[in-house]
Amino acid sequence: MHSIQSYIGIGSNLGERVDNCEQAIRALEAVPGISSLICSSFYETEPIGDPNQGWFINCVVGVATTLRAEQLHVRLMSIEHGLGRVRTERNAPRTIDLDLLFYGLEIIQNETLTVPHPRMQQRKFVLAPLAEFVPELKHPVLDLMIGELLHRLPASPIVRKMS
Ligand code: PH2
Ligand code: MG
Ligand code: MG
Repeated sequence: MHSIQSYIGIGSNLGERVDNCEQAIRALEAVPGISSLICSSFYETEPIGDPNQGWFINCVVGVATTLRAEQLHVRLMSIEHGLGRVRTERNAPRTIDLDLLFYGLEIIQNETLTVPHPRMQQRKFVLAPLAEFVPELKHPVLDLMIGELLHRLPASPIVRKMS
């Protein structure tokens, strides 16, 4: 069956952050219809939005999937739920956040899902790990490469690759 190369952003700033990300990656690997998972380096990142919350661990994974984007999105939400994510207010600290960044080069916009992720171009914590895989991938809406988007961003807020 035809599979689509898809990229997912992972973040945690509550509890055992590295462990939460690793558990999410293992859960993704176990999803039927997901294969060939690759994971970027982990990054420690200053929170964007609410400065009074803890720093994040962020990474990006690439997967080949035969799931439709909506099915993949439902899977991401159920992994979040399984890892104890409780949704309160927007941008509240979270044990785990799984965001669908790219689904191939498809442009999707409906009530539940916007792909490519609408704020990735503002987020070094997404673009830095994504650029490990696809610096020359052209964003289908913005018409710029991931590496170009990354280099347009200022040095702060801080995004620090972990050793
Ligand atoms: N996620 C947000 C808001 N702010 N900041 C960092 N550093 N990393 C994140 O994953 C993040 C954030 C909303 O999902
Ligand atoms: Mg997010
Ligand atoms: Mg999210």
